[in-house]
Amino acid sequence: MKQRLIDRRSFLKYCGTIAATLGLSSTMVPRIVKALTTDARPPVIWLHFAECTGCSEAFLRATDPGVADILLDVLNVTYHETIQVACGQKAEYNRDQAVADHAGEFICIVEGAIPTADNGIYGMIGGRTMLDIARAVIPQARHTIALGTCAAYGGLPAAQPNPTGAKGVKDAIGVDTINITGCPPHPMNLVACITSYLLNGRMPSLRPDGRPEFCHGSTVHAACTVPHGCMQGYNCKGPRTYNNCASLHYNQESWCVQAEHQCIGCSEPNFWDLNQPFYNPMWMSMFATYRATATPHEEQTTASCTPCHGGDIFEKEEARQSNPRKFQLAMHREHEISLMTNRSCASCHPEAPGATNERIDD
Ligand code: FSX
Ligand code: F3S
Repeated sequence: MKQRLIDRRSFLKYCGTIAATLGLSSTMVPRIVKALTTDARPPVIWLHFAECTGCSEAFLRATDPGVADILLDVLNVTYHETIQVACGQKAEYNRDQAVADHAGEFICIVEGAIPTADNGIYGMIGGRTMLDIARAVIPQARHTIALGTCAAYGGLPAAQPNPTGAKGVKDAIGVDTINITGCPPHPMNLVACITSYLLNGRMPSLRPDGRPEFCHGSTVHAACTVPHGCMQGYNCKGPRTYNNCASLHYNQESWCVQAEHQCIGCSEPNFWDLNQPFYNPMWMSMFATYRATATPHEEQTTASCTPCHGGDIFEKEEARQSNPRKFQLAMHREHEISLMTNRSCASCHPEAPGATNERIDD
């Protein structure tokens, strides 16, 4: 640990977080410390396919401890295209060598979906298709972890109309995977998964969709305690999204709904297609939240712009229009929840819960 510049206190705290993530008692921390410092940690070969690299970014920007500590002290990563020094043919050689040296032993972590249309020619690395590389490397692994929704289920690259035929690893090459999902996934779930493997000699128990129970066993909604009020009226997908972000938080700081953005269900299969629309227009959200008393905003005239925008510029503009109703509807469409917070409700609805200025910080 000294050589890697992690102090003992930080490392113990980190091991405590791993124990909590796995639902283990803190009495397990000494065993976790032992598991993570043993020389017998399995080598990890980390592949990148069709993706945005957000999964690695989330991992590389993890705090407490930082990435170097995680990579060098916890995971024993022998090949990772984003952070390794080697490039070009040398990188290709290193990958093949690592596979040959550790065949049957290594854990393969895969980021990104695999394009399969037209024999995979829409995803190439070093002159080879991703499909070809996946077929050559992944079956040699002891276990394969599909990290991120793209690797697990296709994710964004597989969104309709999916011209590249992108698929998750299992669907693309028929190998069973442990799916740690999210777009991006939480890095602690990966570390905890491998720690569980080191502790028990087997991977954690999985749901039928290949996701570990410890991090994908219950809904976001079940653990959500946001202080600004439930966002179901804003089309929050928390009640049908299975992830532990509400209790784990990214970088120990925050998560989507705490940041006043409704959950879009990024850890779920086909979420890009099935969970649309991600946003409700403002009037729909208001109507859903204050169903008993609210008037749909589309029934308002531009006179209702004045409390927020002051003056009468919209009314004047409306008066000049040949089709005033069309103009009103265009103005209402501007009021999408993606652009506004509850603060803007307070101007017209000071009595509405969650619409007061005091509850929304700058
Ligand atoms: Fe997908 Fe990951 Fe989303 Fe991005 O590698 S899960 S698009 S955060 O980067 O694959
Ligand atoms: Fe409500 Fe979404 Fe939380 S539905 S309880 S804001 S996860």
